[in-house]
Amino acid sequence: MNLEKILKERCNKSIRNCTDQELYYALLEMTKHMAQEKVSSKGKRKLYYISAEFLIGKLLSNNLINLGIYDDVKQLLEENGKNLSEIEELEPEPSLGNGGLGRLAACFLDSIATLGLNGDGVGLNYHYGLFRQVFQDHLQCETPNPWMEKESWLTKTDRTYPISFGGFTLTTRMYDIDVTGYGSRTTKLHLFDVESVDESIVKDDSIDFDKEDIAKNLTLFLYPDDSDDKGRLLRIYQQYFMVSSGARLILDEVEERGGNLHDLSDYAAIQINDTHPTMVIPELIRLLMERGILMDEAIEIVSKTCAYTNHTILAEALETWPMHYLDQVVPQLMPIIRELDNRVRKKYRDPSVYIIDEENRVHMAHIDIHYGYSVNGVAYLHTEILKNTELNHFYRLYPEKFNNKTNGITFRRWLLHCNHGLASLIEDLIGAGFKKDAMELEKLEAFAEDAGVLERLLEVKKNCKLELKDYLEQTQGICLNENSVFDIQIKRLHEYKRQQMNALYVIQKYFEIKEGKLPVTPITVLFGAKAAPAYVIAKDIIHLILCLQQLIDNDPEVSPYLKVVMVENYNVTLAEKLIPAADIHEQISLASKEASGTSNMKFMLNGAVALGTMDGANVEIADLVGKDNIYIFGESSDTVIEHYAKADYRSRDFYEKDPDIKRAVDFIISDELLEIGQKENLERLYHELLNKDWFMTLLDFKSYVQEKEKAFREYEDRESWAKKMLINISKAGFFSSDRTIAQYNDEVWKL
Ligand code: 26V
Repeated sequence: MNLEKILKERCNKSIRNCTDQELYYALLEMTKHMAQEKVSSKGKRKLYYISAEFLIGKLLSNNLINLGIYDDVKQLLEENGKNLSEIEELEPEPSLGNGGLGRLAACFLDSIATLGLNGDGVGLNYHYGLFRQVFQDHLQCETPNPWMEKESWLTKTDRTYPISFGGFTLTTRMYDIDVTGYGSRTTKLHLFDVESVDESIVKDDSIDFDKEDIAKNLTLFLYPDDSDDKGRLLRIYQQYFMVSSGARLILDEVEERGGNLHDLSDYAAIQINDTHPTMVIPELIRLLMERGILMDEAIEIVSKTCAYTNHTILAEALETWPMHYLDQVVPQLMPIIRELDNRVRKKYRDPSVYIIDEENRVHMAHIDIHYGYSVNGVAYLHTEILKNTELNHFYRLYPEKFNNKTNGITFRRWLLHCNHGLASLIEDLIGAGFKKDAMELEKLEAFAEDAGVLERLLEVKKNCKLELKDYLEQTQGICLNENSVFDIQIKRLHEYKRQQMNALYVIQKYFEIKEGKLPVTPITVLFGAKAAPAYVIAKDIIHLILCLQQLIDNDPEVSPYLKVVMVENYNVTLAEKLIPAADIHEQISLASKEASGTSNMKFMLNGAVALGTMDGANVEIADLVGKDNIYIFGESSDTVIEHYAKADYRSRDFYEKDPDIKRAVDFIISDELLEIGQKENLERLYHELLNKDWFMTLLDFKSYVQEKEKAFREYEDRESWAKKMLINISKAGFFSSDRTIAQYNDEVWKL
């Protein structure tokens, strides 16, 4: 494909005379064609990765890199006075995910394609995605994020099916996005959409719409507000629409490939990404029975086909749906779900493993575990906690089903695409082999004592900081000091992730600076986070951080030494700019609560050093880099689990005993902050910390401050810091999603 030719046909112009917008659409067309040419499917068993979220990010650059034409295109554009980065800015970012879970699914598709595995993604085509975050009066507001332009990465297909709900039927249509793999084939992300969707029911620039008009609203937003019944019902409509569409696709493809439905598991492996797609199990059983297979056999077939990944141990996130919801939305599934529960009850005496509990709620994860052939956690510690605590009763029944698959990230996006400077330094030092085999990064260790190399590494970091400074200045009017330490925490806003602990540190630092105790190098604390629209305390934490940001910015005594920034509308694109620029990254969840984390891996790969608890994949990172190259603090997961079991944690004790903690917490409702922020929000947060603090912020605060101070002290020895950076990069190979996917394939999918 030839860009000039496409432009000639599209607008009869040369590259030089085109607008960036015209060039973007021409590049889109060219890339789509090239990706389609590479499509191939081989192998009998095919993977279907079903997920309510695929946080794919922008695709242009990533696809150009994977197709091996990035440098050529960039050069061609430059020769004609055009800049690829500026063209990239025009691409809208779809927000088809919340955070880690959705981004993981996107990384997995990249690796599936790169490894040449026979596997596709299956999900929903949300027109407005999650939401676009806007700050107004130091509060988060939500607006829609439209991303589907008249031309986009989506390709409309002819595949449509009728999908029936209690009382009505809707038509689903499949749209495809080609997912390119690095240097090899492409695979497909199938996104289903409801034909009758109507964007005009969204009330002006808000995320409000008629939640009951399912025919019009089903694919408008990703998981709309589920704080009320209507929202929760809509979520079930979405889930069933997704899995019924997916199940029909799978059965049709098996038959199109000459297969027999009795042998379904020879043709298909279905990975259920968290419990959102769980209804695929009863739906497949139902469809097989509709096609003449008896129930016993249908259950057996489906059980050999489906595998489940658990991504959280937070009780409030483990889906249980009241029976009367399911009765209303998917009455056709209820006899099957009841029968699946009956079979469990006949076999096991323990009510904690039943599918339907005594309050008539359906436990979605229980369906997956009983009627899937594999259950996996997403990091070593997480899987151990599932086996020994959360899912122990199931582990005793089915020890052979449980396995761990530590998460990973695609190095194409999270190094080659987002950090050209670092990628080319690495290539200079150890050759290009690491692009295909991430473990080759270990060769970097040979340079750990090489002052010249360490110097170059620091220079790369400095450039990334300058690039971030430029970007935030231009896009958000934020001015950073590139000579400060960049300390970054980016992830969904949730109490267990403890952004509030980081904010309390900022308050403590503010006091110290006021008292004349100045940091040697100024500190910039950057946050990026969206809060669920109905998650009140999470929004209060955002409010606190934004108030601190203004307070400090306007205080000439403090602002030369400390800056707090909460970037607006944190998304994949921003992550790609923030991560390369980080010196320190915060992974400070309450031990046992973060299943894995994946930004920890991205930061490590980009030469940042972690400050974190022994939680999720941090444990494996610490193991690999050694204690000199990571900052670990806080109580262990065992201790935390014990506190929960005994219910003996009282945050007020810590507040009353420690004057520093008291001073920091009290400051949340100080006159200074109340003058900037809202009394209601700040007081609510203050009381929450003092009286509840479910995620034990105050328990770990002291050791957090101590370890953070140590990190800042050690940052001053630039050469030894650069060595820490280098060791982190050299050990990141294990966290390539190519490794994760190879393990899924070897041990679960066996494609
Ligand atoms: C969902 C919800 C929904 C209801 C309100 C509370 C709540 C809290 C947490 C969640 C998380 C759902 C699952 C999830 O996104 N897990 C993330 O998966 C990542 C990929 O495996 C992993 O790296 C993160 O540690 C994990 O939190």
